[in-house]
Amino acid sequence: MKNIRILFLYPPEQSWSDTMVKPNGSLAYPYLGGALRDINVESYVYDACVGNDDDNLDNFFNKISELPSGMIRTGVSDERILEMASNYDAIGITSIFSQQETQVLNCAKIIKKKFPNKLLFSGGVNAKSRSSIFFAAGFDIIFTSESEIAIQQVAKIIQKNSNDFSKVGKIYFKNKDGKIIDNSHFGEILMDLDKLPIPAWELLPNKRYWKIRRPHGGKVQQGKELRYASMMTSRGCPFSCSYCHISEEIKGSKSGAIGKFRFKSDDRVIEELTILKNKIGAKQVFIEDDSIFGMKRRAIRLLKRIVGFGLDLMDVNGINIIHLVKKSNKPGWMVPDEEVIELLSEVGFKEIVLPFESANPRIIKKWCSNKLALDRFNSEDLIKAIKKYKLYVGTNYMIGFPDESRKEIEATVNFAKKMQQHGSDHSNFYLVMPVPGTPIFDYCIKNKHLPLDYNPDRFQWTKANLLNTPVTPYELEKIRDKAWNDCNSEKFKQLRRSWIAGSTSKFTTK
Ligand code: B12
Ligand code: SF4
Repeated sequence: MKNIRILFLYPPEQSWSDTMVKPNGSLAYPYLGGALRDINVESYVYDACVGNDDDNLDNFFNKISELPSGMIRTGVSDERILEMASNYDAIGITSIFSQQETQVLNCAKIIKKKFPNKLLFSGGVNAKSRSSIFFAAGFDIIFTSESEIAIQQVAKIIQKNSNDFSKVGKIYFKNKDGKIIDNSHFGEILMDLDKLPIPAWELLPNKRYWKIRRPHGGKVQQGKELRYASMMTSRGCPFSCSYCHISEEIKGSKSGAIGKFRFKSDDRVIEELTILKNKIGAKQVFIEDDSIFGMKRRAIRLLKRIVGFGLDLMDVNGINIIHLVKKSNKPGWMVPDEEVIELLSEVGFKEIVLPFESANPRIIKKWCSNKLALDRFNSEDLIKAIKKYKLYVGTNYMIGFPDESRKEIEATVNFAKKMQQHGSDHSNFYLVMPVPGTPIFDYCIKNKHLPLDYNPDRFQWTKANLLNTPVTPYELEKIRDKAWNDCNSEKFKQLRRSWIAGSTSKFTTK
């Protein structure tokens, strides 16, 4: 059996000059590295956006280098990427972000050209949805789902010096004749999340991430030590929003039933938090669950166990408004759930982000899983209840759905202004950005809101890309920019501007 070494590469980041750049650092590699560790296969994570101890961050992180698309590239040179790749038998490149696709493809092309015999593989929702483009760029295997099991199977085949992947499920692969074989119809998905490997967080360049101080979200307090890490206590979600990558992942799909809500046991979560605290040295933990309150009673029980654990928990991702309210005596009417809000503050939350999405019940119903429209609760009361526990409140809105009228967009912007008056500390406005792998993307292609040759470099929530919309793309961008300017304080705007690509404010967040 051959001794093999696998490199997991996060490509350089690309971003528009008015947006902030954050290193990827997502959980795929800790999980995959953990899976390989469990079968004694060595792996290494190299984040080309921030480099490793052999790279001087000052030489590239804040140095603007413009790409042909007009975007800014942040990361080490191509030569450095090739130098890293030279030491490994196989190289994996994650592609969960469609807007980073060009960088992934570029890495694949340069690596394959220089090292045609090294195995190149990718995974993540974007890779799965755009597999033909990925194969054309030089990839040999595309993983189509959660891959902790499949990566072990592939590693064992490489150890045998073979390239016959015909028995590995949940992948597409190029066979020896160059034909693409689709094995997505078989292969195991873990329903019991306690069977997942313990993530190998130590593979990430944590110290670099902490120095750069650009976590998933939240108010980064000046002077306060930031030692953050991410974890997931569950996977999947009970909802199925049109813009979400898991909403159509059911039994029989290319990925299998990964949309189904699954969770780790309380003991397993405590075990992972203990590792993060004692071994990784984390002080803040971002819970990246798609829906931590997917089973509300379980989440409350779990969070109660974590109170006093010595870590600040944060979540910018998986809390829906419906989880922060509860039924009242008035049929159909919801009121703030103070037990949950108080618990979140006790467990270390400093901030809650309210994803209002839209002020229009029609939009919530058609595009956002009909989660909770504004006619069923008082949003002012909710903000007040959160503020009572001295929590910072962010609010998120989406505008520019394919059929959204000007009046509806205005209603959302006016609602955001009202929420600001009621105490919302910041408001973010996202232009609808249909990405491959989501139902709204398929809808937009079918209904000619997106051209067949759409450009993923344009995928950006500040950019309007849809065609044939009631409000023109140009106007939409203007409305978004103005809403953001009108609904945020100067202090917040300054903070966000200090994070943009090429910002001269080195590694600080003023
Ligand atoms: C955390 C997170 C972020 C963080 C990541 C940093 C961090 N600190 O973790 C940050 C803040 C950077 C971020 C930003 C954005 N995000 Co985000 N994010 C996530 C989130 C919630 C979790 C990612 C994660 O850790 N997943 C857990 C791992 C285990 O799952 P996984 O990545 O799918 O990996 C598994 C498989 O896919 C596969 N796999 C994945 N990669 C690879 C690679 C190889 C080699 C192999 C073999 C297998 C493999 O195996 C893995 C293990 O099972 C996901 C949603 C989600 N549930 O994944 C959204 C998600 C990735 N984000 C999304 C979006 C849209 C964004 C933003 C555009 C949001 C915004 N408006 O700004 C930006 C884009 C950033 C950019 N650089 O371009 C979308 C992407 C959709 C798309 N097609 O592009 C997702 C899918 C959410 C959604 N439901 O729509 N995000
Ligand atoms: S609530 Fe969030 S995770 Fe769940 S389907 Fe909607 S977007 Fe996806």
